[in-house]
Amino acid sequence: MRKLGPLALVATLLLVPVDSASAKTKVDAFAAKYHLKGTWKAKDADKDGLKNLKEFKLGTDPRKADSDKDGLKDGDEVTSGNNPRKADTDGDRVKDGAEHAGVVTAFDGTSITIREFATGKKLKATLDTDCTPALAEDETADDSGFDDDDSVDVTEDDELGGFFQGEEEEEEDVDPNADASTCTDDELEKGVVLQSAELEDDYLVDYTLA
Ligand SMILES: [Ca+2]
Ligand SMILES: [Ca+2]
Ligand SMILES: [Ca+2]
Repeated sequence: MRKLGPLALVATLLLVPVDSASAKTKVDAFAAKYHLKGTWKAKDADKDGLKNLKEFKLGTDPRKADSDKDGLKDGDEVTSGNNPRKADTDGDRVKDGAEHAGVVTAFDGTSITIREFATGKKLKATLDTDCTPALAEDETADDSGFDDDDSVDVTEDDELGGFFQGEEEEEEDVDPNADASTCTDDELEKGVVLQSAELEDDYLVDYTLA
């Protein structure tokens, strides 16, 4: 470690109280700017989920619940990992409030709980990992009366017979689980789908953001 000369050592020691004074001045200036008095540090003046001192540290407005006007309260921005001072944190041209309606508070691999920012209510859902692919289209084509070489040789009776034969086989091929599945192709690729979801209690969902 490089030795400090006498003057450098004195200067270093002097920096400590100077920095502390500077920080105190900034806090006082912050309090004065936003008219915060008394035990203001532990209070949440704008009810956005962040205490005033936290807003000072983050550089957000303690008098505005949504400092960057992106539709998300400052506290919800922190909870969801977004920047409360930037309207479009991930830079995808969609404001944070438009793509973060809530946050996952629990997920055990089967059930998932999401807290909605707008209402504070919790949405619980289970994942369906038993998606059943839809039946392949017209698997009975070979029984439709056409020969394997694609030549057409169909009498009226054959056509009717083939039609009914195909219809019967199609009924036999119906998977009893197919109708119960709500899986889409995209969901099938992922292998899971939200099977059911319900709110903790009855209320009307209102996504209007303040
Ligand atoms: Ca606040
Ligand atoms: Ca705020
Ligand atoms: Ca933001």
